Amino acid sequence: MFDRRKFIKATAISASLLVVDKKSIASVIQSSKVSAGTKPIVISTWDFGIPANQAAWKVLSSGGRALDAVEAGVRVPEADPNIQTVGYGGLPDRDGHVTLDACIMDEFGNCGSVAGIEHISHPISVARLVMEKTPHVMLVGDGALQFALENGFKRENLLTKKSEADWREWLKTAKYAPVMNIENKSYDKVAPTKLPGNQYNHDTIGMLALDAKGNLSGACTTSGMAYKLHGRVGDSPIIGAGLYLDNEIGGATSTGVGEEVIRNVGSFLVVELMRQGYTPEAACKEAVMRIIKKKPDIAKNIQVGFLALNKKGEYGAYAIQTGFSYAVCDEKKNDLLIAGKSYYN
Ligand code: SD4
Repeated sequence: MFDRRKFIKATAISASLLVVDKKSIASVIQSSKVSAGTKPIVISTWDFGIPANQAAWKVLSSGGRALDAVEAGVRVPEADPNIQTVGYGGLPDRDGHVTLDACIMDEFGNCGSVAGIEHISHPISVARLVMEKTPHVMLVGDGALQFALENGFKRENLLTKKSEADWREWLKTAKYAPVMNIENKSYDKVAPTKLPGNQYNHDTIGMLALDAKGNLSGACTTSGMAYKLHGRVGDSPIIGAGLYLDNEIGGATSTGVGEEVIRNVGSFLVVELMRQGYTPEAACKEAVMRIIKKKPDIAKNIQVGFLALNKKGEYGAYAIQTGFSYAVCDEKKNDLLIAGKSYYN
């Protein structure tokens, strides 16, 4: 296990979001911090991005393709039963089904996705197969499972004893009340009263990589919001919402309450803002601000974070609430950073 504190090397304190409202695009761009550009580089959401980036780096550092790097990277949390928000061991929906969402996108604009897939521990690899072996972009539910089984994936029980116990505890109240930033213990201070059944229950891995040839790819995978309605699909498998990239510009991915990301086509928006000249951080901040402006009452109590990487290898992040961690790995480092101080805290 890595020591989280050791990796928190920098805190990008951003100008108040109110500035975004009042000033011109040019001043927003100026006010945001810009990381040094480098390649190859891989970035990913939350603390589990550190071991995920390590796996991706093995591919990138030997001259491999960004697409192979992001797939290898996100397979790490997918396989880890202790991560209850991604892949095997993910918390189930309210009926006890572990249903997974994932998508992947390459430098040519190809993409593949699965939503609500059960019994398969590596949905990202199924998504890649959808992209490479079918004329489609997205397969859902039973159809996605059938496709995976027909292509040699093993059927597994993804519900671990721990996640089942948490779900049974949750059933006692059956109150859907997602709590954000599960890894950021300082957030406990402002989190709602602890609820039964592990309500610290959402954190998706989104990963973006730029390889030595200067090509971008991205991946996003999650078990979604714990105790969601059976059949609910979040932003993570939706191209443009949970993940988007344009190899000429950059890429973006999201984490948090997916409904708000879908409503704002969040990752597409971040990439289009970078096309207009926004830095990665300023683009993430503007996308967050759109959510806050539309629904301030909802936004106050939820987390949504965006992470972005541009074609030069510059990166940035921003989230509604303080406490969004992300991992950055290049030739010199594999650091955990915290996105800038937010509008609310
Ligand atoms: C969803 N965005 O299903 C995912 C959940 C999650 O960090 O991220 N969280 O809405």
